[in-house]
Amino acid sequence: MKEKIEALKNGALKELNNLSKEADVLNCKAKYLGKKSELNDLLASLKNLTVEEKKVIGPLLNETKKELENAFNNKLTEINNQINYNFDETLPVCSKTGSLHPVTIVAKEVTDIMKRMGFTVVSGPEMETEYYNFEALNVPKNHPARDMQDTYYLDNGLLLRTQTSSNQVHAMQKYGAPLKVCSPGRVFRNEDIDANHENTFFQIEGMVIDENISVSNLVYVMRSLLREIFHQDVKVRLRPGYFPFTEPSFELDCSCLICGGKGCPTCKNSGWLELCPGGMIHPNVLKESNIDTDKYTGFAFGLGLTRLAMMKYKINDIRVLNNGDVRELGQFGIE
Ligand code: FA5
Repeated sequence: MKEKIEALKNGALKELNNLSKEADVLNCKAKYLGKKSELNDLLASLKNLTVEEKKVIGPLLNETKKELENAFNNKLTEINNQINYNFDETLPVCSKTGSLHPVTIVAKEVTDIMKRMGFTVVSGPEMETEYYNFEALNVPKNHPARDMQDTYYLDNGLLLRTQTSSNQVHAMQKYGAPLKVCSPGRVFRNEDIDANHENTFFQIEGMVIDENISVSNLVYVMRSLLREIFHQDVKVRLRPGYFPFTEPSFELDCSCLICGGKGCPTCKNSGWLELCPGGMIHPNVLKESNIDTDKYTGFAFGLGLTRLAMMKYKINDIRVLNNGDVRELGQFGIE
């Protein structure tokens, strides 16, 4: 048995030595280490050996397997390195220009529309304090609403913001009232990923604080915004929602443009996609920034830009937007 294993190993190494193409090495690897290889048969037949034989042959087979795996992997690395470095310097430079990411295009479009509507663009940090992401938004520690957005907490005591609403109190404290701002940005949630949920996605926050601001102002702005974005009247529905920082709160759903509202995997067969919740800013949030709640009221909303890009470009799976595959993403941008 020992001799057989030795011969098998030497045969494999000799054959490998003569190979220079990746595909050949992979075939050879499958021949000597694959499921149907002689080595695998020998490993499977260990159970038929005596205890004494097993003590010797078992380790020998494992060592041989490891040795061969290393040899094959080293060879593959060697070949790959050659592929990387042996490029033809005389080839013309690739003439295809880059393109903007669909979410970047949509974010710019929405921001431009909001600027035309009189909103000022503000920004805030992606690494945020608990205070701005939660506490200032009327979500104290241990409040059950913290579970609505699974949070990535960092070792430095900060967190990755879960929502662009974290910029609300930053803006109120900096500029006071009256106020009309929007804030696009990336947010992070420790979520299970599926066709319409990512753990890293983009939102844009809109916020207006002034005298006599009411729900009708909120609905008007959200509807006008969507009409301009889609260049058509898109079917939307408004239903009651819950956010600790708005009262009353609403959920604005958009009829799924992938299936025309019939139901598909993207909208989980509901025909609708949650797109833009909002509501009247809770007095506690205004008070946190010393805004006079007898004089001022306000509304805020958080539009999901990544989902908006899906709807606008009929992308049926959100994961396409984060996979970095330029062949897919390039088709939406400006070439
Ligand atoms: C919020 O994030 C609130 N901050 C929105 C808000 C702002 C309410 C101001 C009231 C006032 P929500 O968790 O529902 O709410 O997210 C808002 C939008 O972001 C969703 O409608 C959806 O379009 C998008 N979104 C949420 N989670 C994901 C996800 N995992 N992947 C992709 N998009 C998401």
